[in-house]
Amino acid sequence: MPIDPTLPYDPDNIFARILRGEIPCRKVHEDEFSLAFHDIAPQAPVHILVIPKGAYVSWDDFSSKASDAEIAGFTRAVGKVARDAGLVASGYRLLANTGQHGHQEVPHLHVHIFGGRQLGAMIP
Ligand code: IU
Repeated sequence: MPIDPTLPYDPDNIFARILRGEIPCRKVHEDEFSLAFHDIAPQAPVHILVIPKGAYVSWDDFSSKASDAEIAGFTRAVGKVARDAGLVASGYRLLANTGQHGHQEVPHLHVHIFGGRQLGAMIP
């Protein structure tokens, strides 16, 4: 079920619990602002999620409320994770589902990194 974007941040959402170490993940990167881990149900040979450590529901929330340092750090982390996964030469896709029409299911901002095979054209 897509999230209701009008609800306040839920500190017990699954990614908040991963950030607190209450639930394990297959971590690929961590820094001051970001955590990256393999998606539990991969849709491509490489399917990694990058999440900010701050309590942001969605891209809208993050882009309007996060500090410049958090935004810069997170953006750099997404690029680094893709580079470290060996995706730059062949290419990859970033996706941040936001709110109901974006079919966002987990109410903590996450950027999907898909790669490792030829992806289809974007079909909304
Ligand atoms: P969405 O953008 O909110 O629709 O995607 C949520 C993603 O989180 C989806 O790809 C799930 O497979 C993934 N995920 C996960 O990696 N670990 C979990 O415990 C849960 C969801 I719940």
